Amino acid sequence: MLKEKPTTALSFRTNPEQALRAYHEQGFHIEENIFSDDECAALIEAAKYLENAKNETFRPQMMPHRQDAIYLNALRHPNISRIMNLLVDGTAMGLQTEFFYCKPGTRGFSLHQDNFFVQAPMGVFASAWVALTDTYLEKGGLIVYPGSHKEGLLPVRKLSMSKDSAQDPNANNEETIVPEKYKLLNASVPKGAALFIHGHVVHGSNPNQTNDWRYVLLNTYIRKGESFRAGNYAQREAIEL
Ligand SMILES: O=C(O)CCC(=O)C(=O)O
Repeated sequence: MLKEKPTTALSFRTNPEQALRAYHEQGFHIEENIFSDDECAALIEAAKYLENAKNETFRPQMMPHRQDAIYLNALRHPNISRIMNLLVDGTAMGLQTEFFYCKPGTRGFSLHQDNFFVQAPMGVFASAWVALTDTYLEKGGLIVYPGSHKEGLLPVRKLSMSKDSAQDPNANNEETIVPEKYKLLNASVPKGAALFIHGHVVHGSNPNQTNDWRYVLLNTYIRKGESFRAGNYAQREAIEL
């Protein structure tokens, strides 16, 4: 198992061509300083007033941009959209936002490919998983299988776990079967950094074993004009950035 800090210090700010090449090779990229400390704090504060905080389930809030414009602005944040236009090789449109509270003890998200849910064509769909607090293995850290996006959509096996009421209702229904040649990597993503995820790269998350909340904002994007599945739960709609 590879441990912690995965990638090189490649950045789209200083070395966009190399960063894009590495993204196409690995299927993910970590870019630091996407959101400032103040922006992270404001997004966390606003989450206290979202439906799933008010009802005290602290289940990930699907589409918070429909409740508070701060999340619409975060979806449109130029630090993300500039990179997304490169990743989807065209004009990126916003598709989804989801705010993860991940209170202490919350179960991880089983291994999956985001495009399992979204069903977009290959290479036109990607996500930005933005850490609003430091994240690492014990604190609900993201798990990635570098290079696995090259397989296209992989088979899944059904899981029969009880539901964790503080986790996304679709988080543990099934898991992707990963070919043995791919190796698990635990990514440490510092506060304010985004882990950009290719729609076909296999990933998941660890449980939050700390006493702190692991706040994350997930935004997803698709190249303008491409097809996608709206989904019964997410009810995705493409939004101009
Ligand atoms: O934040 C997490 O725990 C995992 C989220 C994730 O991988 C996803 O929603 O695609």
